[in-house]
Amino acid sequence: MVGVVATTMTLQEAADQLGTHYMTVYRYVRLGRLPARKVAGVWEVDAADVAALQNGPEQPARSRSVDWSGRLEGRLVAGDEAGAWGVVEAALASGTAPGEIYTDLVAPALTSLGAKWHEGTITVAQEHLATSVALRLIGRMGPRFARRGRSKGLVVVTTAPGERHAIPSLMVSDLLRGAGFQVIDLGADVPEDAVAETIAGLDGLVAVCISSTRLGADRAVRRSVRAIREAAPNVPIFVGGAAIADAAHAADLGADGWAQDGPGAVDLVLGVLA
Ligand code: B12
Repeated sequence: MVGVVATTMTLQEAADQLGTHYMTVYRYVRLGRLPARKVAGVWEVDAADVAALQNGPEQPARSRSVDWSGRLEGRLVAGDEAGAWGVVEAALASGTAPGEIYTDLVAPALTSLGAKWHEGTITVAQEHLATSVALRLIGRMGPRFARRGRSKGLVVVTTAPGERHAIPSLMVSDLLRGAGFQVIDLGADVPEDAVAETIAGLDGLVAVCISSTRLGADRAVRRSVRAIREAAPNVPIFVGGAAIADAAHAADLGADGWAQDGPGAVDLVLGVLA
């Protein structure tokens, strides 16, 4: 009798093979480290991809022991793009997934720099310099989130008028691309009429994500939500970012959902397809 080798696995089967917890494998999926798709509402991965993860040179435990975000922060504040990219490359080489570069390196480094700017231990110029290097790194990371094959659908990522923080929306956009969506990222400080006009003409729009970082921008976010709703009444609108406290806050702004972080934004949009 010829044995049949399974070519696909559930996340639990993958976790058993990798000798790790289900949630660890789920995290690999969310961050693009393990390609996966949902079939009848259940995650499915290719056995070959699980084997590649298992046999690859990278061991997650090794990368976790290094303070990558601290190293990156040092290079960002020094305005050292080559050095900062070197940190990113070293983290990638030791098994950090592209999505984790954003969530575990760039975002914490920027948060820490923001706190130092607030305390007055770094200057405004240093914070701007660090941000400009971070933007360059994100530009270099972009192609790593490209996915071949049919798109899962189109997502518009935007910010409300007056919002100058563009990095969170860039990161969310790349994470969505990594999950197989086509993304139009309108960037910072988008007039609500402009986003409404963009959305009105789109086919296959799955969701709109609004990123809000600056506290005190509720009125502007609410206006954007209203304009988007009028332009595309049946399309879910998700809000997130540091200025949105929780799901209740998001609901108060008129949105259909909220998540704490970029991988959570991906889950929200995937949930629309389920
Ligand atoms: C870089 C930066 C700037 C740059 C932005 C440049 C650019 N091109 O983006 C500049 C210099 C322009 C700037 C300006 C200002 N900034 Co500023 N800035 C920052 C800094 C250092 C980093 C921001 C960032 O990119 N973070 C990294 C992102 C990736 O992290 P994140 O927010 O956690 O994003 C994740 C989630 O939120 C989630 N997410 C994001 N969007 C969405 C959307 C959806 C739908 C979902 C589900 C999830 C989701 O996914 C992301 C990835 O996991 C922060 C410090 C900090 N704590 O973040 C201060 C910070 C945000 N800034 C702050 C302030 C005060 C300002 C200014 C008011 C300063 C001033 N006096 O002029 C102005 C405001 C300008 C404006 N009108 O918006 C404060 C905000 C405080 C507050 N209570 O509002 C912070 C926190 C600094 C501090 N510690 O005080 N800033």
